[in-house]
Amino acid sequence: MLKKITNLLAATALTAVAAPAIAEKWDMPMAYSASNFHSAVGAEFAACVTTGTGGDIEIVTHPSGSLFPGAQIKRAIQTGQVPIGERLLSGHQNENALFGFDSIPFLATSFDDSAKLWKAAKPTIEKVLADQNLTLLYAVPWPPQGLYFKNEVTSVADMKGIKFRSYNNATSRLAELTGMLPVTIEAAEISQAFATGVADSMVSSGSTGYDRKVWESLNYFYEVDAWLPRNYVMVNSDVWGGVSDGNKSVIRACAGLAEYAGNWRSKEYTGFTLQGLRDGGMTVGPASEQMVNELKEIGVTMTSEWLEAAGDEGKAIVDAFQAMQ
Ligand code: PCA
Repeated sequence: MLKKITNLLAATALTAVAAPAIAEKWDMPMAYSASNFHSAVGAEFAACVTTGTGGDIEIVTHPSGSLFPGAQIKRAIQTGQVPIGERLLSGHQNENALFGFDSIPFLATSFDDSAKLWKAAKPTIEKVLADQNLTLLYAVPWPPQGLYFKNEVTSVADMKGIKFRSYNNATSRLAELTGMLPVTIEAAEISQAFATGVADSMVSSGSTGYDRKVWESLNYFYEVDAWLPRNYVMVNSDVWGGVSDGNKSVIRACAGLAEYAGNWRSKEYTGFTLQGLRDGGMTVGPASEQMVNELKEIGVTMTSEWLEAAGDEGKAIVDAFQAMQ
């Protein structure tokens, strides 16, 4: 009898090893247009995971905010409505000021500095996310942020009263400090907002202006290089906990590749999209010296406001970044 049971157990164990793992499908909401480089990198990451896990985990991306609009993606992952997704975390600065570390005007204005700032901030951001049931997989910067307007602007005084599209607290605050009127609008909605006059300006990368063909409504892009905000790909920590060690390694490796590729694509997309804005008929060039100086003063105010809001952990990020200079 005992022998029979042992045989049975051995047979069951063998079946368990031989049986294929149950394949899982992970829907991955993304907020930006399918043609955008973040979305392209996300699709490559998804393919890498699907292939690398031998189909155990199939990731399917949903760009353009088609599954969840940007503002809802983080909550959807946290609560397990979707296992994974991508989000501009600075959009949640109102929830925790630390999420705004990448949107401090004139702190890190180049790709190199943005990489250093990310290195300084990553452990803290990972901890904040972990407390929210989120596991960070990779982060990719947007190209440097510049200012879009309908009419020519050469100083902060010229901005007074202009309706301004914002995408996080920092951009709304920038509008307030320059006398503009902020209205928060998702990137997926901006073409319509500009066409209907809901907004006549924004701060963003050449990339978003290009993706949304803003030359149909706006005429000027000033290269201010104010900061480089990031998109973050996160997975629900309960879901992550259920992934086998082998598949975790595959996913981490794919995430590393995606981060590397994303950085390069972001750099390449910078020049390409600025040329695209020109080809669309926009005037693209550096801001006037006066405007830059005035914006830098505003940057000083916003830096001290952020440091106050983000407390010791925020200060530690900025100190660690400055120590790398
Ligand atoms: N594009 C995004 C965020 C930063 C950027 O360059 C947007 O405008 O929504």
